[in-house]
Amino acid sequence: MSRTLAIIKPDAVASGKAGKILAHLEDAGFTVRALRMTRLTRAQAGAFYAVHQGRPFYDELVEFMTSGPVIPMILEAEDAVTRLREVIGATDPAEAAEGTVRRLYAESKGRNAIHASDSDENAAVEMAFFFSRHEQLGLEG
Ligand code: FUP
Repeated sequence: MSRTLAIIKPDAVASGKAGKILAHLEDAGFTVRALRMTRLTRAQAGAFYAVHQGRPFYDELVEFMTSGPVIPMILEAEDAVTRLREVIGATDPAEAAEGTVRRLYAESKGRNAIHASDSDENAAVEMAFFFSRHEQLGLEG
């Protein structure tokens, strides 16, 4: 078993799709090991997406991610990172496979309903971004 970080983004929370997305993830075989609702500051959103700093969509991305509450969660499954990337689909919902979270619930490439870590290394960093060591340790057993 391994873990990854997902974030239900402001568009999906605002449109009342958070519950459906959570059910979709559980139905796909993920166990929710930690979850909260929070609202990111500009500094937090900027830091989370620091890898995209300088890209043309960066300011819009930070603006969007701070526009309303988000729901970060730690999900567990076999090959969690790879499996979750499959389940959420391509960045642009128009290119996402049928039945994926983004195909079903995302509005656009920018407002695309859900984030998922793209490697085990980034999953560790991103889980620590939202959940304390205490919260992560509390998940054992
Ligand atoms: P993903 O890993 O699928 O979330 O996509 P990326 O890490 O490439 O991009 C992170 C976020 O930046 C996307 F979820 C949405 C935003 N983005 C755009 O708005 N336009 C782009 O061309 C690429 C990414």
